[in-house]
Amino acid sequence: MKLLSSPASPFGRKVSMTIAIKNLKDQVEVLGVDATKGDASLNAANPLGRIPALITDAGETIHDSHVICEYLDTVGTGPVLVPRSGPERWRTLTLASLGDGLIEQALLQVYEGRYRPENMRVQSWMERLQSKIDRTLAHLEASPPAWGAHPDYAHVTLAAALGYMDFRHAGRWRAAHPKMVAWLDRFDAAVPAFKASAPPT
Ligand SMILES: N[C@@H](CCC(=O)N[C@@H](CS)C(=O)NCC(=O)O)C(=O)O
Repeated sequence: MKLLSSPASPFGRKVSMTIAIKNLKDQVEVLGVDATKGDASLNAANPLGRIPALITDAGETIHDSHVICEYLDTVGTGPVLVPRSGPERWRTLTLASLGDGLIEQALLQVYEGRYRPENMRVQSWMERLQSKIDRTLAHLEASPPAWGAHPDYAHVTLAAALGYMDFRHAGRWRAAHPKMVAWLDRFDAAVPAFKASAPPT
């Protein structure tokens, strides 16, 4: 399999952690792609021009990160990351959706700075994005999501989200969310692939 991704991508980091947890490192070749510049091979794989995208051994393309992680969960070994059925499946996917949402809001804030000229930026839009992040973090801090024998796909997604806010938002989330800081430390200790997939500093 081939994975089009970038070390700076939080969605790519979800997939990198999944590859490691599912013992698939020997079966996936990672091809670095700079989605910010536009890349023909990426656009061919995913017309949305977004990483990550996975090309299977059968030559089929799979995106986005959620679908890739579910696919890898079925072809790899190791712990099941997305429960296959029952209430646990929906609980896991809903928590993962919260993690993906955190990444999306934080990414949109970065894109405001990257793609919109300064005189066209709208403060109320940035505040709207931040309020979604703050509300989600407060929700998590009130009851940090526990795991059983091992972290699952939702925990992988949340860790990628918090890691992204460390990377691109100077870890400002940490001061007001000590329980989630401790949660991320526990995740880091439980999943060596978290540190191994850290974005470049
Ligand atoms: N929902 C998608 C989001 C992927 C995404 O937004 N990737 C970013 C990089 S982290 C990207 O490729 N951005 C380039 C662009 O949107 O033009 C996923 O989970 O994979």
